Amino acid sequence: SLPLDTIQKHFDLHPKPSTLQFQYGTAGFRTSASVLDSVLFRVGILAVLRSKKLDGKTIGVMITASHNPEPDNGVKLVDPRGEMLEASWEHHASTLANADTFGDFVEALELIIKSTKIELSKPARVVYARDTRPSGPALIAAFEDGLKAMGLKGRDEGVKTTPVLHYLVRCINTKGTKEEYGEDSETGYMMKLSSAFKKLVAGKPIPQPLIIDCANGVGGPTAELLSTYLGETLPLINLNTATKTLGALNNACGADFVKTTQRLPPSLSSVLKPGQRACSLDGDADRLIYYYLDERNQFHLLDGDKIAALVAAFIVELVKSAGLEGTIDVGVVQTAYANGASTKYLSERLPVRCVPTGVKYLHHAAEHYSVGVYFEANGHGTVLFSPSAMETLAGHIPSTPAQSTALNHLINLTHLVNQTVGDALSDMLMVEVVLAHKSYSGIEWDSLYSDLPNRLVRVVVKDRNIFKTEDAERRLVSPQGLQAKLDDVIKKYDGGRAFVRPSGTEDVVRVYAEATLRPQADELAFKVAGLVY
Ligand code: 16G
Ligand code: ZN
Repeated sequence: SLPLDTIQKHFDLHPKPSTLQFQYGTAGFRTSASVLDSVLFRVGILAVLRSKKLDGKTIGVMITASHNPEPDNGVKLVDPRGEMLEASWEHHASTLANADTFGDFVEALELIIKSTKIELSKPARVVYARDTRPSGPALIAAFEDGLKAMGLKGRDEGVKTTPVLHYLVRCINTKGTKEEYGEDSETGYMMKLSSAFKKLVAGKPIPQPLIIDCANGVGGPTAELLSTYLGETLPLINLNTATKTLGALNNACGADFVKTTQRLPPSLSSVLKPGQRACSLDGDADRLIYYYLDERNQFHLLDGDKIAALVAAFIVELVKSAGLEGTIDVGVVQTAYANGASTKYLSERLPVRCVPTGVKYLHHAAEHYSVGVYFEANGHGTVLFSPSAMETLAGHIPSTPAQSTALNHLINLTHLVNQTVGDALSDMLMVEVVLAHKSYSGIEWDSLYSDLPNRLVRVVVKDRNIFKTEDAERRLVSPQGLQAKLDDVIKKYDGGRAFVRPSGTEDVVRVYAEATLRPQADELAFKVAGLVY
């Protein structure tokens, strides 16, 4: 049975702010760090239960608020294969976080144990890490109290990127099996990625240095370390690496800043030369956005859609060259935020599916292909190789030297890509591989297709929960009649497309609009926002 006395002793040290309600959403729990103490304690207990439920498999816990401002923080659970927490447990997480009294809390615990048939005598294993936020250590302590309350000492990985933590979880749980994923340490991660990268670019000229805006977050030290493994195969210039400067994290830098403002981080303006490529990571290094300045110093964004286009087309070519066309099917998964021009470009080359926002939806949909490429426009994405694709690659006997080369490239790609979750640094290496193979600079990459002008607007509404969507968030079903009004407006714009959806991470509704011309895209966005308000 539950060690109720020990739990209560620790529970009382982490009182819940009485007026607050928490929700485990697309990004786990995420809000101002100052109110998260009780949540972290309870997540500690939940992680132990999740592990017991899965027969002692290792569960991951990541403490981060990603691209959000420095005073925020958050926490997410990672399931044994390195993927997001199973959706049905999100509800359990919220219930535990919202229990007001110790009595309510125990009742909620017992209900979870009963309904999911947990045997408390099973072992539990938990590995955890945090980003560089100043609130991290105190929240870790609260989380560790949750583990202690259940009699567990977890494995503390200190400060790591989100994708490294996901990688570790997968490595630990596949150790000694035929699905072994790598050595379960950051060193193992570095060796796996850098050795695959070196094989993939062998014989290619050394590229111009790549500038990385590390968002003043955990990506900084991680990119520094990666740099030592890559040596001269990829010269990196790491900027915005001030992880100790208060207030610097994600401030006027990072992938989210660049994507949402469609501007160069001011800190790069004196460094970046025309034609030189650069990229930005977000605060936990799971998003990646590239860009460059042209000869007229104009800024050009190479976002998640452009990455998907570059990478998916490359993989399709390799599959053909390896003689595996028809055996290995490659598909792409996007969300409604994907630029219409990217969807058109990709659809002309391979199957494309649209799913609701949130990594769990993208990841699941990508699993339906032998090779599933998924990217959100915001720069979060990865490539999944199905178990049968892995077998096919391992067993395929090439009939020409060209086939053999392509096959080896595909196999090395499976090692280069972090298949557990979007990983800015692994994705960056993948982009660099394709650029090297194609002899592309940012300019040629950019010219694969031209983005339609687009605009994103946040609308503060009384109750965002009345907004309900269908068709992968592209249409509203509620409030009743609103979609018909939107349709009337949208059809007046050349190349017009717009949709409205409630945010999963903030108390707002988001409006996205695109059109053939910039002023029309802006106007459409504001007209739609006016109808929503
Ligand atoms: C989270 C999601 C991201 C999504 C964003 C949408 C993960 C790891 N991240 O950051 O995929 O694009 O939320 O936020 O799931 P929104 O619902 O507020 O627009
Ligand atoms: Zn992130």
